[in-house]
Amino acid sequence: MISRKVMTLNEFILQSQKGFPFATGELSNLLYDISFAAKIVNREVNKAGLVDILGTTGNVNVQGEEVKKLDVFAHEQFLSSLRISGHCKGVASEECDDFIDFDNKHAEGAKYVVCIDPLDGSSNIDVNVSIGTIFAIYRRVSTTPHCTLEDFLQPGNQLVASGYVIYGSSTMLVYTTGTRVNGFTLDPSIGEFCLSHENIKTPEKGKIYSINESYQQRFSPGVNEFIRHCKEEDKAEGRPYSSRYIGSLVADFHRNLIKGGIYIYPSLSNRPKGKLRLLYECNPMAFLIEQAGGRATNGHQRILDIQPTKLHQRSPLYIGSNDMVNKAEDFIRAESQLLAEV
Ligand code: P6P
Repeated sequence: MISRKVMTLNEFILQSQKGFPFATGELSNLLYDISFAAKIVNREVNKAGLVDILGTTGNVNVQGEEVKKLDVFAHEQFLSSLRISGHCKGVASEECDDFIDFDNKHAEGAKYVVCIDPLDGSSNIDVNVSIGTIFAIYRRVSTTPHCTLEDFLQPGNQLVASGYVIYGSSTMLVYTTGTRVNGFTLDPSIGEFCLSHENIKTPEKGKIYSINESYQQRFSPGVNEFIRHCKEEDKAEGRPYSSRYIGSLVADFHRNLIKGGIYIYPSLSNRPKGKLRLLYECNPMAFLIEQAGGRATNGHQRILDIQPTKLHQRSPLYIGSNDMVNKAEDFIRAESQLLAEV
């Protein structure tokens, strides 16, 4: 009798669905469709150095960032998989100015919409540093034949599911549907995502801080006070903490999720809303970290409670271990109080 300990993503999704007798399986199928596209993107990411897919298309996306060929490839793969899935009515992608409505026969009656960053961290593509896909799934709120902007401008507290794929030393899919966070590692020999990290909980206290300190002159005093705090000698608290910043949100987030820590992309003097996009970076990561026992705020407000007003709006992001996010907020609050007294 062969005892197979490995559980594939599809088996896990089906088993999880058993716990919800009224589940229709549509969300399960949508997650499968996303994982399928991820495998195709993974194949291209892994051979990027071999095939002439590196370099740029010479185009610039809505963010004003140079679009690399793999960005375009990833966007097209996820769009293609979602378009024919039959469970997704439309997509808001980092690579498109406006949302995309699927008006094909497959999408009639589809219940969900997806916000996606097809390939985050793309500036690292050419230098073989981990990059990732980030996705967020909402139920439609519109009942019209086509999806509307309101379907996408929902606060993160309405998320049905969110997750990311990290294309790194191994390729992993990590997602939550609102109860737990589970991680699946791709086994290339069988082409399956296999359960490798069940019910991920992020440590309450962390010893890693991730922030691009080259912007120090543009940080608010509260942020610089927090960074100073992280660097101080305090054996009892295990300080100084370790500074780790890869420049790829998915990679920094994944390490901090597992080991504990905080990732900060704050408001800058020249970018008051920071750099990260609310719909397809901050919200999905915030949903995940809260389900894993951590916190995510913009320095003043819970990320998931922010009411979006634009598809590509940005938000400052403080995300990670409870203890560290609370401490960072304390320094920001102290700064606000000081400024109020001036
Ligand atoms: P900076 C990648 O472009 C990204 O959106 C995140 O993945 C990453 O954490 C951040 O920007 C890096 O930005 O300004 O530090 O280069």
